[in-house]
Amino acid sequence: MSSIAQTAKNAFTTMTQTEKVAQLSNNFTVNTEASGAHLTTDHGTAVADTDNWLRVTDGTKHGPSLLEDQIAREKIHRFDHERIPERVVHARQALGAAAHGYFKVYDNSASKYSYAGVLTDPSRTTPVFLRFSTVAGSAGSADTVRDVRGFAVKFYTQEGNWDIVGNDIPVFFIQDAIKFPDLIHAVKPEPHNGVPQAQSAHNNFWDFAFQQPETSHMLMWTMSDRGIPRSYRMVQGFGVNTFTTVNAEGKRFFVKFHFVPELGVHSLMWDEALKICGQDPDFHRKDLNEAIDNGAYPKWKFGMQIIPEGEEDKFEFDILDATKVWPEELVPVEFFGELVLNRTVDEYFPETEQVAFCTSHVVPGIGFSDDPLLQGRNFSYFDTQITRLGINWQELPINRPVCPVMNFNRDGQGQHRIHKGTVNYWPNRLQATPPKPVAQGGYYDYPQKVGGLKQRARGAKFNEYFNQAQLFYNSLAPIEKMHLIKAISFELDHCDDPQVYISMTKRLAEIDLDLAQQVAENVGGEKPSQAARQNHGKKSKNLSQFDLMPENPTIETRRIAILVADGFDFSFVEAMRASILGAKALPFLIGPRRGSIASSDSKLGSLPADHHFEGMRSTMFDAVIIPPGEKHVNTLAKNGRAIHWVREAFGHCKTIGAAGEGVWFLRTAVNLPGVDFANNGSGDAVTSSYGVVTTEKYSFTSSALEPIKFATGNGGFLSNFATELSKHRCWARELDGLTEQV
Ligand code: HDE
Repeated sequence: MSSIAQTAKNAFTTMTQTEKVAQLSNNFTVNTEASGAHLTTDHGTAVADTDNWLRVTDGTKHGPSLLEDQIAREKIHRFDHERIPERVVHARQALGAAAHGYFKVYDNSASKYSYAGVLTDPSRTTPVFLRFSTVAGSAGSADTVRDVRGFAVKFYTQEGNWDIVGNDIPVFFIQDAIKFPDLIHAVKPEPHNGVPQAQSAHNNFWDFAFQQPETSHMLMWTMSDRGIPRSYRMVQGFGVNTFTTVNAEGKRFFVKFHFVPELGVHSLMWDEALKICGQDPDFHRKDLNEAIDNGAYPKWKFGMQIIPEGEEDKFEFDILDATKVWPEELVPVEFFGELVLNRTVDEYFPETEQVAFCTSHVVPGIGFSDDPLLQGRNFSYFDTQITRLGINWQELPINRPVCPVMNFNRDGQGQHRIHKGTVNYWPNRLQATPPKPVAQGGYYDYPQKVGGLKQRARGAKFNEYFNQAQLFYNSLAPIEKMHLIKAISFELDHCDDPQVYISMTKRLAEIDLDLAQQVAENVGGEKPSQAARQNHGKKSKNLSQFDLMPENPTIETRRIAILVADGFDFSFVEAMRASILGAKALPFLIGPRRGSIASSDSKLGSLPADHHFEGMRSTMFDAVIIPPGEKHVNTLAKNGRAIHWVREAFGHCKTIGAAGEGVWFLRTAVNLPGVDFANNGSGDAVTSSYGVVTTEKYSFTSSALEPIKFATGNGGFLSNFATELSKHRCWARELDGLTEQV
């Protein structure tokens, strides 16, 4: 990290040091590196030797080891029980992918809908902990698999912990919690052979998806690019279920929670995601760490969709059905605040692994709805934490609220607290620990009127499964539709039971005929000649990722590779690096070897390459630049790996830039198809073609740092390059079939 970034980070972290972070560091943090610390047993006795088991030996020959060695026994016992059961779903997490941060509302405008302090008091900075996860894979699976991402937020509010246990996709596969074990069994490795790991591409998942048609809408989402995010920092977060809020006048509202990332919503390409699974299975974890460590704190806008009680029946869908979105044309998102992550965890296990979320954790002013998925979840999460962490899981440091906890729940395995006093029940003669009346802040249960027959049935509107699957598909841009078709084709190709892929291609005809036909042709299904249901043709906003581009173009946190071999142009590379850092992106030098690479000018010297071509592949970067330098490009041109590097980046639609002899390398050695390059004699004019930005001559501005202006045409080389990169990828390459040629 640069020293500027470090200073900024320290200042910012101190400013936003939250109560929760202070609580963790004061009461629970043990610094194993503190001076004067020495090794002890768990009961505190100093240990003199932790290398040799107590045994019978004359110093030359070994006799038996003694069970008497209490120090060795304790060490082994502790080790034997280090692992806890992994989460039955969402086992794979990042930071890994969890981080501390804070939540703040802009003003008190949400008080129209809720009296919760966390949503209405702008003077508060509420500490949060956010855990990202994948759903299907085990704890050791890769980050970039096709899957839903968990987005679980714990708000340590002054009135208790509030958990939004959300996902990066706004709908769910099933409507009723009773189907969850079936869904998860179907997606997890098949029972007879234990494969595949972290994949939905197998018979059982797609068989279940067909048998349970309510999965249709969410399938469209997971098969779209949403299933393979570029970064956890670039996903939306959704509470998914319908919750309720109550305002100070006692009026109730149905709400859905939304988090929209400042950086836009971006994805990997499937070929790239597959490769990263092997090249760097911890890609997303590292990405989150890297950004936070560099002071680029991920930020989300927080909003709610709100339907006042009394208006819930006016929609063609049931607002309690978690397989449906509330289209934003009908119910706009109102934004109230922001969530920022600014601190990575100190230790993975006690924080990321032991954090435990519960949908049933709400605070006064927030409540539940009768959403049948939510009702089941409210039971399941508490229950699963007991298996995973023991009954006293809420006392673990990461789970403990920042406000006082006082009650008569007692004992149980792993009790941490010693309660003083003679009574452990209520009511008691001492009036100790009485309940708090609602008027003074006690939890308010909204007096909801209920009636109906007790039966195993769902509401009538729950029986419609395809309208919103069509709505989502119709709303995608052509390139997104293309990716979705390829993704379903990949998945069904991995199903070897014809019954599975044939029935599923028929099912797709309920959504869109063209979609069904293309997939059927790819996977050997029966190509339907007519739609099983007419596509209504409607679209909605903010379903396509293109609707969610950042308000202002940015290249912040993007990883930019600069390929160098001996003889590169020193001044050019230094100017690029300074400007890239100035735009808060991250430059990396990639060379034929790690270490010193000589520039073309012996007076200016050499620069250290951060990685070598084999060690760090193009998949790890968002863009690549080829600097000028005759000897350097001649060396690159003879290196198959360097050529593959750039062709692969081109195939993944990444921004590519080159200047001087670097342009020759792209045109002749890499031989990029379909691209126009800067011509000989065009001077410092910049050519931008299919996301490839080239200039014959790079003109240095007065200072080495060229400010990036995000302008095409006359903005200069770097500004054109940055503008292309801010669009994330150049999809025209794929639409025009160029990516198939490399
Ligand atoms: Fe979960 N889910 N879930 N889920 N879920 C779990 O709880 C469950 C559902 C979600 O980072 C488990 O602590 C049921 C929807 C996230 O620790 C378990 C149903 C959504 C996480 C559980 C659902 C989610 C979990 C496993 C159907 C999106 C990771 C470990 C009614 C809104 C939380 C654990 C973390 C984890 C049950 C459906 C999100 C077993 C019964 C819908 C982000 O309790």
